[in-house]
Amino acid sequence: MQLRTAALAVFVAAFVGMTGSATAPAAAVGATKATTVASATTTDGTTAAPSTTAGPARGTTAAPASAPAVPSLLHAAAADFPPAYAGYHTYAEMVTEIMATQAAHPDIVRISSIGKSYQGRDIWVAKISDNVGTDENEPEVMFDGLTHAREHISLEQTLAILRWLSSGYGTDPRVTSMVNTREIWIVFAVNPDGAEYDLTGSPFRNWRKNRQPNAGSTHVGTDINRNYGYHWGCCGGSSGSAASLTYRGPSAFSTPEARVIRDFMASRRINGRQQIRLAITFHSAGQQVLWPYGYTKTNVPYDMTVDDQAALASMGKAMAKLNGYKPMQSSDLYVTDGDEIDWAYGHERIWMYTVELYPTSGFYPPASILNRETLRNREAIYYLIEHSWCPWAVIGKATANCGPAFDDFESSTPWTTNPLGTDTATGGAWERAAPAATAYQSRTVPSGSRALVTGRLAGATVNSYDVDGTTSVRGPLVQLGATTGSLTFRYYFAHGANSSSADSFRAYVEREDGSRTLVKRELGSAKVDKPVWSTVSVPLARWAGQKIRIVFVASDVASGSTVEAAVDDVRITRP
Ligand SMILES: [Ca+2]
Ligand SMILES: [Ca+2]
Ligand SMILES: [Ca+2]
Ligand SMILES: [Zn+2]
Repeated sequence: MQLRTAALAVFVAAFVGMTGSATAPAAAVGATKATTVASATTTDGTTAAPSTTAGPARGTTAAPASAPAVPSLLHAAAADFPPAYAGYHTYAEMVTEIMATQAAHPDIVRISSIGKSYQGRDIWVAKISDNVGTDENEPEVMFDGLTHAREHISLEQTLAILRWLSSGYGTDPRVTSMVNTREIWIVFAVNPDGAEYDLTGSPFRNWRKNRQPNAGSTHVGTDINRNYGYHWGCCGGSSGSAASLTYRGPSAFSTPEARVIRDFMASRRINGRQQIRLAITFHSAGQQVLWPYGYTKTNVPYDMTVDDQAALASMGKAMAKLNGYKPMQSSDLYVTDGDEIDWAYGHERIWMYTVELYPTSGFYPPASILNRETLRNREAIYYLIEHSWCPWAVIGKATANCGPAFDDFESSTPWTTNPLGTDTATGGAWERAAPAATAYQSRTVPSGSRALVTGRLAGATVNSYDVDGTTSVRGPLVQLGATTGSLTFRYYFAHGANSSSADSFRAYVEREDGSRTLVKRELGSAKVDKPVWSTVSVPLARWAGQKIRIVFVASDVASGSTVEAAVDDVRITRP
C-alpha cells in the first residue's frame, strides 16, 4: 500500500507503542551486483532455520540490544503465521519453495541473491527463461513483492508467478512461449526483515517499514518505498519523521533494500541499454493498477514523453480490465515521492506499475483467499510479459519505436562524445541534456525535456556556449537485420549571420571497420537560421545485415560563427 501521508497521524498514534527498541545494527551490508548465482546447496544455512529453534514470545522485541551474529538474528525472528494464515510463506518457507522449484526446473529457473537486507537476509531473485544460464537478447520483465512488511499477499503473488511459469512450461503453449522468448525476473521479498518482524506480534505487528534503526530516535525503520532517489522527498509524498510510517530516511537510498533493487536494475543495463522493459511491484491493499509518476499529478511532466505516458496508461487500463482492478496514475491515488516506480521509469526507463492487491483495504486476509486472489491477476501478468516485446505497440508505434535502435535521450544512453579523440571543439561539445534557451538554441525538444545538444547552457551572450571547432557524438553498435527499416531522427542546425558554408551539421552511418558514409548534411550561410526542429529519414537497405553506428558532427571551423545543433529521437525503424 502506498499509504496516504495525510493519514499518518492516526497510524502513528495506533502503532507508536509497537515500534520496539532499536536493534544493534548487524554488519551494514552494502549493495552488491546481481550476478552471483547460488545453487540449492550454497544457501549458507538460511534455508535451514530449524523449526525447533525457540523464537521470542510474541509481542516481545525480536532481537536483543547487543549485536548478535546474523544467524542468531535470523533464528530469533523465525516466528510463524497463525493457523488461519498457514498458507502464507515465512522467509524460510519462501526460500525452501524457490530452491525446490529451481531443483525441479533447473533448465528454466535460476535463483540468485542480489544483495542483503539490513539484518543480513538474502534478497532472492529468480530468473525464468529458456537457456537460463545465458543472457540472451530477449525482452526482460521484472516483478517484485513484499516491499512493505505487512503486505504478505504480495509475496504470495510473486510465488504464484514462479509456480505458473515453472509448472506450465512444456505443457501450456502460452507459458512455454513466454518462457522461451522472455527473460523474467522475480524478486520475491524486498523487505524480509520487516516481514519476519511482523510475525512476532499478537499475531501481527502491523509493520510496514524495514528494520533499520534511526540515529537519535527510538523509532525503527524506513519506508523503503519512499527511499528511492528520484525526486526523493520533493513533494509532500513522504515524511521526514522517523516516527512516521512513510519515513523517507535521512537520505535517498539510505536503506540497503532500496540500494539492492537500484543496483539490480542497473545491472540489467547491457552495453548501456536497459534490458527490463516492463515491471510490476506488488503491494496491498486497494485493488488498483498504478502507473508513474507518483511525485506529480501532471500526466506528462518534463521527465516523461507523450508516447510513454499514452502507452503506460493504455497498458495499465488493459491490465485493470483483466483483473477488475481500478487503473490510474499513481498520484491520482495520492502523491508519493521517492517510490520505486518513479525511480524505475525516471532513472532507468523501466516502465513499472504498482499493483495494489486484494482486498480493498486491510492487510491480513486469511490464506483461504490466496489461490483465488493471486489467480485473478494471472491474465494481467501474462499480458505484461507478452507486451514487453514492444511497450509502444499499444499506441501503434511499434514500427517507429521498436526497431533495432531507439533513443529519446531522456535517460542515460550509450552515446559517446568525441569517440575517436579527434574533436577540436573548445566549446559547445555534444552532451545529453535539457538545453537552456538562446536565440540559436531551443529549450523545447521533440520528446520529453532532453536531447543531444551542443553545450546546454545559455551564458552571458549568445555565443557563450555555442560550437567552436568540431564536435562529434557516436551511438552504440547496432546489428541490422537482413531486411531493415530507416534511420530517422529530429534535428536542427542554427547559426547567426556570421556563419558560412565552412560550418556544418553532418550525420554519418559508420560501419564496424570505422568507414563512414555521409547521409545528411546542412551547411552554414551568411544569414540567421533559427533553431527549428525537422525530421530526417534515411533508408538503410544498403547496410542490411551489417553492424553500424550513427554519428553526428557539428562544426564551426573558423570558430568565429555562432553555431548550435541538436538531435533527438534517433530511431532505426522496423522494416
Ligand atoms: Ca532465454
Ligand atoms: Ca528527448
Ligand atoms: Ca549551446
Ligand atoms: Zn505497500
